[in-house]
Amino acid sequence: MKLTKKQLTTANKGKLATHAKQLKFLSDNLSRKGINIESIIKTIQKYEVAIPSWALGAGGTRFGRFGFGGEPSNLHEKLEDIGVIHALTRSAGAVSLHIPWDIPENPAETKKFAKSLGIKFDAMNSNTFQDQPNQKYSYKYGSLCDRDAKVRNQAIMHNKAVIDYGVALGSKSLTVWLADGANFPGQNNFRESLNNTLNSLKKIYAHLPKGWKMFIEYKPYEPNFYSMVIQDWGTSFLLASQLGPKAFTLVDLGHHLPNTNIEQIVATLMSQGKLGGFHFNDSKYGDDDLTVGAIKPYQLFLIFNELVFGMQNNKPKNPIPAWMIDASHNVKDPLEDLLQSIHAIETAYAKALIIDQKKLSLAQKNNDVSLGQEILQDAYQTDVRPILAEARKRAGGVLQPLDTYRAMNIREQLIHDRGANTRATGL
Ligand SMILES: [Mn+2]
Repeated sequence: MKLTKKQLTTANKGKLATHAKQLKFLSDNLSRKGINIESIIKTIQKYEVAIPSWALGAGGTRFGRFGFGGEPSNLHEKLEDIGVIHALTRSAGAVSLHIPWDIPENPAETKKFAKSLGIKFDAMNSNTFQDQPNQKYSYKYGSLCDRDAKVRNQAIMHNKAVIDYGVALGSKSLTVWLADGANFPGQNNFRESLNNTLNSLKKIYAHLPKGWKMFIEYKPYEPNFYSMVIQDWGTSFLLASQLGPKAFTLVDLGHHLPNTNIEQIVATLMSQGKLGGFHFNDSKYGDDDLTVGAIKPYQLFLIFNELVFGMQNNKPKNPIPAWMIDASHNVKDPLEDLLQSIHAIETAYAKALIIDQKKLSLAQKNNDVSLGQEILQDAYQTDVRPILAEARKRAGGVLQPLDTYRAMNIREQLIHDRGANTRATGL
């Protein structure tokens, strides 16, 4: 399924006059505050977030999984779905592939098809958190950290193979998330596990081609409930620092204990030039993988404030992070969920862009705590939706992606084309 230009233009008809009025109202309000709406629209227009290949179907939980009709059953169909999201939003022009769930049989053809939809290949994701059929050694007790060199070597070889797939597709980065850890005290020796992980990562790092990056994800618990080898940003930062300039920390919003100050972590990592990647989702308790912005939109805004400040005050040089939505869809149509996530991310970004950083800095200098809070709240309470709509319109997308998705009966068409009982590969 591919949306045509005509379909997209038609979808905007009847909404243009209202949009123009709303945009003018916002533009006037912002210019009274000395903010140029044009530069914000342009920044949002350029923004893109990768969609992971495992997020187009139902995620499910440990207890059950409820499918959606018309789920993509192969990589080609997954790319088609991302193509739909990208056509509507013009902000999802990248896919993050998971190996081995989505091995491209013919990388050149896959690359060509993705290109026809305007989709690039973002970070590649390896998987040593589950055993695959015909795999020689099990990851039950660990992968890169395992005490058996044969297990470690198998996991290293897998990561190298993932890099090679990425090279064929035009990707430039590898994300390593490890489930390694222990469920019980006494199960592992902490120092041995960490040391083995570092040495394994060194071998993978040595396989990175020129211009590639490695992102190291962290997580405090799950699937191991006593300890995780890479439990927090500090451990990830330590590994990335020891590996070298191509290695970075990746922040996944759901991989923190409740109430962790994630925006401060972002600021710290960027100050060291080591924030490489970002996984968006939202949570109430743990790694809930809910729709971005569904639970804590203010936290997301504060995180974007640090990201914007970090990108504007970029010393030492931090690369523009690789953005990806890492959410799971249990009760919502995955495509609707992703459209909502993109909306929430861009909303937080646009709001952060209208923070008056000079005024904020002055308030801080004067210890004017109330004013500092007012400046943040003023930006947060501004309705930036016309900015997002305008950015999409200029890029060839639609003013209201979710409305349009429904009006076009896209899910119904996917069910018609693919059947009601298809199942996407993944967990
Ligand atoms: Mn993640």
